[in-house]
Amino acid sequence: MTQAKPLRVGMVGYAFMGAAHSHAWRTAPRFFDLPRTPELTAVAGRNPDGVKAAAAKYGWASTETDWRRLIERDDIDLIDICTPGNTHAEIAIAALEAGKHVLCEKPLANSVEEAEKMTVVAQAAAERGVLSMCGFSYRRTPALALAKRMVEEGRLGEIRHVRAQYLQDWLSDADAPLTWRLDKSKSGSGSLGDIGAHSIDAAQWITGLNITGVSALLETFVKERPVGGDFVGLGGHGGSDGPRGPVTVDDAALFTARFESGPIGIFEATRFALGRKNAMRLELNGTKGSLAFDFEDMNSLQFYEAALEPDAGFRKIMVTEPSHPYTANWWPTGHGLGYEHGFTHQVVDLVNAIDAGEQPSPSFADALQVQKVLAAVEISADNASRWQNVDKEAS
Ligand code: SOE
Repeated sequence: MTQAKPLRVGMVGYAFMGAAHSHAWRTAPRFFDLPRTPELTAVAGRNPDGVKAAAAKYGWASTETDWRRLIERDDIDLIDICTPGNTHAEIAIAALEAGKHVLCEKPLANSVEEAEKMTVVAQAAAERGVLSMCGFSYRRTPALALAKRMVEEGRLGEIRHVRAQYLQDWLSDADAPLTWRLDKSKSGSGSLGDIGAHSIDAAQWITGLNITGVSALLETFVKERPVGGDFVGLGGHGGSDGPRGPVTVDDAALFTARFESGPIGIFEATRFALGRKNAMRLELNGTKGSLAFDFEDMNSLQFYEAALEPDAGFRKIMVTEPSHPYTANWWPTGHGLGYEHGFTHQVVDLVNAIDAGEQPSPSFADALQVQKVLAAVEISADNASRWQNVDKEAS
């Protein structure tokens, strides 16, 4: 058996996303036949002990304490960026200019201006065969990939309504600590960019239609939070008496939207929906039928086909059949997948695209479009929900 050529990966950052990406790089070649075999060559992080511990835990062969060193190394083919948004542009641009492929976590950047620069550099790099992708991992959830396939097959007819919610509750405790996700200078925005960006990307990708304008509302319910405290998962509990610092991002984002060629949409992103843990939901109503997805029941898709059963309501498709996207490589029918599989599928698609010399999806240009919608939402919210066209948005 011939050994596939390696794809030597250098990852920057090793927290939640770093762990998910490490798992994906390790797992992808074990379940999918890949034309190149990912190697976990090096991981970078500023804290020497932290990065060594992460390398040992997640299986990276070496460590660096400066991401620039990763980019200088000639035994690395691809840079995987799993750091907060304020670092994405600098790392991605340096990596692409040095001839390394790039996988960059979402949202692509913290501003349209940064995302535009990254896109220009990515497009020039692609002409030299150096490829890049933004990590909107939910595109690789089998049920959402099936939803896209069904829309493309015309099963819904013309789309009229897009209803997207991304509901979490990990910030509901007013004493949850002030983390980087609550600091605009690091994260760019709050619920809007962290989770709303996923909904925007999924809605545009599945319908094949861009959002052209929005009217928005942003709210920060808890304006100050404890500095430090016990982190649990993404939130946790800080002291109620100690020093507090300002929350500089939105806790919740709501907006209505128009899509090109007709559909209208309503979006909600919040970390205060008590009881909703990771309810990334999307419902589409078309002229022939409707589809509904909820990540909390991620192995299924609800489908209503008006012509077949006008009075029967939605039926549930278990998205665990070998004929469904990505599922054939996993377990027998009915044995579902989890959150981590989206990241594994992302690696599979990226490695295949790199080997074929084709642009992976979503490209930085696709992610720039999401960034423009995020910016338009913020402008509208700053202007008492005034209608804001996405293409007129100021960078
Ligand atoms: C936190 O809200 C978060 O981890 C996001 O940052 C991820 O992108 C999403 O997949 C799950 O929630």
